[in-house]
Amino acid sequence: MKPPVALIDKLRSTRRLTVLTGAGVSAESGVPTFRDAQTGLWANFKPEDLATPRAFLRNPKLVWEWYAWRRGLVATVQPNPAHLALVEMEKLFPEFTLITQNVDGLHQRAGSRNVIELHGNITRTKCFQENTVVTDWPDTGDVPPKCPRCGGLLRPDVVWFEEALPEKELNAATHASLTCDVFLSVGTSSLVYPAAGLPGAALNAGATVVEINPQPTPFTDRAHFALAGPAGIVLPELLAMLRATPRGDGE
Ligand code: BJW
Repeated sequence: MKPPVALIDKLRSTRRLTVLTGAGVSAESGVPTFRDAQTGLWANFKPEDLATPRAFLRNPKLVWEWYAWRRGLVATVQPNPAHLALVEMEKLFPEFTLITQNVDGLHQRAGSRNVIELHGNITRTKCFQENTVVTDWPDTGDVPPKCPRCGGLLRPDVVWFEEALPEKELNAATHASLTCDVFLSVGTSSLVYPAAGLPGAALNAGATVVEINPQPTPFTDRAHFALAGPAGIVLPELLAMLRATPRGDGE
């Protein structure tokens, strides 16, 4: 769906833009969304049943190997037009905050500079025991490998269900949501909290809230603008329309 003129008018006078992204933003790069059916080796597993501390303790090898497979996939894909449009949008607004639930690092690889990662990053590893990042470990053949300091199990540095989000990142995301003029929620199912609460928090604080998603979500009916389409099409269109008209008095 083409962005309506009323939204472009609003954005032309916007000083503070906050964007929340989810797995849908990376879908066009070839990264399966979290709620897509899995394929191949992983077809019999639901991500919800692998991304928990309990699943890891029950079968650490299985969970480590699932993340190793995903890490390998992410290393082979490229940022898509949605990531690239957000890089350009960062330059257009006096205050721009990009909050992502994605762990794939594609926003940073595209060139976005200030990215708040709410759910960690799949390329980092940490000790399950000590909860500290580990960058090197001896290759003993153990799967998962062991922490070189305490011998605990290593795990990806991502946030699993039932785990707390990183405090600094969550505070920054909440602040950016409560203080923005316009909030874009892009490519997220709006099912997983606390991230799913950010668009509503922005709306209650007076922001204009826009959702970009080919499918409806539990938030769609509350959004001021719901643009039903793939992020890789809608975001570049939004950018082109913004560039075609000079900014208003918001600068
Ligand atoms: C496109 C597209 C295209 C497709 N263009 N769009 C309040 C109420 C109810 C429950 C809770 C609550 N608060 C907390 C909970 C529990 C739980 C929760 O929310 N459960 C729900 C399932 C009900 N939350 C938690 O457990 C969180 N922790 C917590 O609250 O801790 C409290 C605590 C405090 C103090 C001490 C201890 C604990 C943690 C949540 C962590 C989520 N982690 C994951 C895994 C990360 C690692 C990994 O990647 O493996 O994060 S789960 C998964 O979901 C992943 C994602 O970031 C997250 C969100 O998914 P997302 O991005 O929305 O993707 P999808 O797949 O769901 O949707 C894709 C969308 O894209 C779809 O809508 C498509 O239509 C769309 N799309 N193509 C645009 N081209």
